[in-house]
Amino acid sequence: MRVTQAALEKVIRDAGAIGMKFFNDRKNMAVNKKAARDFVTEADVAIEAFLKETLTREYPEYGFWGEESGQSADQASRWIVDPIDGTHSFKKGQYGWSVSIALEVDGDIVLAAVYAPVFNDLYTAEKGQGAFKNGERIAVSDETELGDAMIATGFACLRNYLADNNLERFCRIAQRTTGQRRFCSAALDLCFVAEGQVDAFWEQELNLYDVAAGALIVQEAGGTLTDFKGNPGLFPKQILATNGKIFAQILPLM
Ligand code: 2AM
Ligand code: CA
Ligand code: CA
Ligand code: CA
Repeated sequence: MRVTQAALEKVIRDAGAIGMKFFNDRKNMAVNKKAARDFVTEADVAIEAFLKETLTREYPEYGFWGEESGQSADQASRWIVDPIDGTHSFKKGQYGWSVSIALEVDGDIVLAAVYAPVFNDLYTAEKGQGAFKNGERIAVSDETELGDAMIATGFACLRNYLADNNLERFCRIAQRTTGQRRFCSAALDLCFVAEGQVDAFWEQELNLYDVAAGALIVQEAGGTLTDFKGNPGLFPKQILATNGKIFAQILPLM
């Protein structure tokens, strides 16, 4: 792999800068719908076009898969990109949105970056090399008591009218924890687990581009990554990330 951390950092910061230009002038930004209750803005499309053009020009050996433009020809290795994770937050002028880029090589996520432009926070990880926030090494929290824990979740599944819509699970876990948050960018939620801002995060019905980068960042920060049954691995349709110490306490409540 000839991609350097520095090169990836430049690309994601440039992508974030494009996002900020739209964010600061969002009254004039075109907003469309892909489906009912599913927004896409001019900024989503512009950031993804920039990333696709730049990454495929610099690294023709990798394919590209982004939320807005879909998958390119079937290279075994590819970039997995979410140009804006948290589009609804972005559109409303809230701060918690991010750009997410992962590099998958032969089925393995090996490089990850998640950038939250409004906070100017950059999370990165390389497989086997640890996780970093703004260049400093990060680790999951030391919380060992579910009762004292801070959890985060999301409700993307509500838009898909599922019977298992996470509301009962949220109530169950909320009753057993001290703090509950709903931030709205799954990529960033995973980074918050990685740096210990929250002790666990789960969500359903996500896609690989939402979580590919954040998942590596959690793992490299020492967290657990499973489905709701506790099977280890990356399951976008049912993702549970924890600090490891409260894993056994939260799992029976999933
Ligand atoms: P997005 O902002 O890139 O669309 C928030 O709960 C998370 O769910 C975000 O990662 C968001 O990504 C994603 N999301 C938004 N709409 C969704 C839908 N209809 N189905 C699945 N995930 C969705
Ligand atoms: Ca979207
Ligand atoms: Ca997303
Ligand atoms: Ca998106």
